[in-house]
Amino acid sequence: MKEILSKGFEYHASIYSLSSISSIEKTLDLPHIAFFGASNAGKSSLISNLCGIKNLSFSSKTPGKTKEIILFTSKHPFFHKKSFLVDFPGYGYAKASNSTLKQWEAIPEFVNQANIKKSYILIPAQKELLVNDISLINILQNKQFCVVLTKCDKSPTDEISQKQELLRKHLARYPNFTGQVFLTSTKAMKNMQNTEIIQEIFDIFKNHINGI
Ligand SMILES: Nc1nc2c(ncn2[C@@H]2O[C@H](COP(=O)(O)OP(=O)(O)OP(=O)(O)O)[C@@H](O)[C@H]2O)c(=O)[nH]1
Ligand SMILES: [Mg+2]
Repeated sequence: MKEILSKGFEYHASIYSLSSISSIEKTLDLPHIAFFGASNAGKSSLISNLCGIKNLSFSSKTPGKTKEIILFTSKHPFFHKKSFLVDFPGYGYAKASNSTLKQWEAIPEFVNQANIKKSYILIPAQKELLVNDISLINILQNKQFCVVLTKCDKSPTDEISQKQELLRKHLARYPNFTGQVFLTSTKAMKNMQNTEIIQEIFDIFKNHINGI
């Protein structure tokens, strides 16, 4: 399973405005898995980590690195029906330029049109749930989402467990919240749940291939 997902993805397309969604119109019905979160939350790093490809999606310590909606597609023969992983620009980046705002216009429309099977909302273990996270949850409407605590290598285990519990309680009011709060790190794999996410993604895409 891991071997198929690992190194099995490549760059597909970038969406930089509302009008550019039409360039991927034909594939919008295929399954997508989305990664959302504040700027610097670790979305691009996690996607690269899950796929086992360094810099598949470029990361940076400077917030605002991902400026477009970037789609990665499966290239392993096992995935003969295409599927997509989607890296979104981070929200809350104060120095957003006019062009960044344009990409933001495209997000609700992309979410509305694409067949998003599951969304992972990334929150650094050291940070709190943001108003922007809630806005995003509202944009998702009834689409399933869960939470990923990132950078868990930087916080003590008991603090992380507390945060995990709090988030579960706080988000329980949303019927489309799966109840999952994954603990991840791209720097240390010990006791982390990165492989559980890999398994989930694999299962979602496999179900599509099997017509489930
Ligand atoms: N210690 C630690 N640092 C991490 C981890 N994941 C990401 N980082 C660092 O966090 C910074 C931001 O990571 P990105 O992956 O670029 O974050 P992003 O959410 O894609 O950011 P935007 O593209 O600005 O929205 C980089 O310096 C990463 O090296 C992690 O698990 N542990
Ligand atoms: Mg990024």
